[in-house]
Amino acid sequence: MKKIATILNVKTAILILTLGLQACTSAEKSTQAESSTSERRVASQFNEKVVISGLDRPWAVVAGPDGNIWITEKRSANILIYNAQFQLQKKLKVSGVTSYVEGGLLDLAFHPQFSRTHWLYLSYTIKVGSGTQTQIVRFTYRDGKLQDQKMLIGGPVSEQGHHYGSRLLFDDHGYLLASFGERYEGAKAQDMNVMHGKIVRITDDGKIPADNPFGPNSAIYTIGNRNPQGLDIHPISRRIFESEHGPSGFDAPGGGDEINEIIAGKNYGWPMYHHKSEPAGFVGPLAEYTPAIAPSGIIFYTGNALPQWKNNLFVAALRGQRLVRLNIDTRGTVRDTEDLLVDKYGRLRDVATSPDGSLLVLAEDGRLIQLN
Ligand SMILES: [Ca+2]
Repeated sequence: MKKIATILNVKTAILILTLGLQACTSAEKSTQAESSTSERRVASQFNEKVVISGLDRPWAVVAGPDGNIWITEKRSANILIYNAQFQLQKKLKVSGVTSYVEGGLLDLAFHPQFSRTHWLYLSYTIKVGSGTQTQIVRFTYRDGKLQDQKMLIGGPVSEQGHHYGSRLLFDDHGYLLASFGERYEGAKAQDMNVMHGKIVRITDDGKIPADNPFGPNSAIYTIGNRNPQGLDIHPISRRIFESEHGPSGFDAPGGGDEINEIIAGKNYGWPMYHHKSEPAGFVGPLAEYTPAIAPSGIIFYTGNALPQWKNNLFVAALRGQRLVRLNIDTRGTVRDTEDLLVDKYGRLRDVATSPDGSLLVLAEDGRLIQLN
């Protein structure tokens, strides 16, 4: 049994689960993950298998509406398309991408009506003057090619090479949310004139939705988000959740990684407030991690292969080298939680529900792991 050092702080009392540790029936393939804090005891059983290896610094894994699995590689700027049997179908090179420190080819999202529009959205870093910028760019994917490139919105320009964000999510209005990190320039996360430390919301062709919270001339949706690298929507409540890196030590005491509910027009505090603080007018995290786990991609699992996990939130953690499961109810309260794959596959970058209903976990070292 592995002692987990992570202290999970949840606003409300954690439901204490007393699932007995059942014997593994399939010793070779089954994994029993255990969390052993005094507050909770949860152990799930599942099978795990490395289904792809040798990827070059993969950043995003997305189940496409075409039934394929799409993976971005940060440094090479390649998009790799695998079928549901994990056989490589196609490799697309995205031109003009600058790979610099934490920047490069980052997230990928499909238009909600992709089969009609063929629109594919990418976030990637380009060189601008002496600095770099994350841009959100729309392509038409047709005849196996990325065509009709259209830049929709640019993130912060900075000479710093860290904290680009950058996750993409379509909301229920058909608008695109994109997260931008603070680029190590924390004060700008509160500046409404720049994109540092913001989540923005635009239409599918880059315009500003009329009901955006800061008026019809601002793409900004939330502010004070330090380095948000995960975004997803709860399958039932339709509330939007986000993961965000807390302070690194030089800018405030370390730790304080956050899982937040994202609400239009709200201020998530950085750099004035962090860790669990939630003064009037600011939103504090619903889960907070000290020491840091460095949360990256998040997904609400919607498959059928692991019915006990349906609609749970999964968080891929980099520094924490684990997959965190959070059972968040429709009111946005964490009911129970579990650490999975602890120290088994190194830094975990992203997570997705596979077209076949299994759970896919992307490791930064180039492996894709299937859980079912
Ligand atoms: Ca915060």
